[in-house]
Amino acid sequence: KGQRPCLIWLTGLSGSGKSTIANALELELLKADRHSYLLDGDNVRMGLNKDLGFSDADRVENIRRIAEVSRLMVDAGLIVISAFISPFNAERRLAKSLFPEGQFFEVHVNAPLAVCETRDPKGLYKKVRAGEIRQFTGVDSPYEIPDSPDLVLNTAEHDVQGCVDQLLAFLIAQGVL
Ligand code: GGZ
Repeated sequence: KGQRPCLIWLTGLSGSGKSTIANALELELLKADRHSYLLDGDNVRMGLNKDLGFSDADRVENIRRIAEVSRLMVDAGLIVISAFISPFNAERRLAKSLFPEGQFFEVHVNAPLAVCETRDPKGLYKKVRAGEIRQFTGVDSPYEIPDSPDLVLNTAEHDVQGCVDQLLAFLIAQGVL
């Protein structure tokens, strides 16, 4: 009996906690002997998508490629975690449409913009407010609230472990773990 491959799609603002939760989840999957892979800005925007910036059109293409690559990896038998802002409902829907029911899970990593801005782990919001970065999601580029997420993690109300526990409980209920 093998593992059940699937795609766990994390969407949310910069600073909402996507990477932190994705990394913690990856560790839990490893402990559970699951073969998984984490796709994020660090390994995708530096390589496959290094030709893309942050215009609406480039974000659309960014997410399209990530969805297709994720599908290939799920086809190969992996549990894939994708952690990108993915600001538009249409592209998240497109990603979902590549998978049969029960193989794609949209997780909204949710925190108010003010909280994300206070965390500012990379100092990007500070640069945005100083006018050094434009088209920044949540400030002068849109983030569409997911209209039908499979799970919402409120990272302003729960700590990392609390959010990861909710995600693990969800995956157990879905039969992935
Ligand atoms: C949003 C930006 C921008 C702009 C650079 N807008 O918090 P981070 O730093 O580590 O994650 C953000 C990352 C967003 O890339 P994604 O591929 O996830 O975006 S999208 O799904 O919208 O295509 C942020 C950094 O890149 N970053 N400029 N203008 N985030």
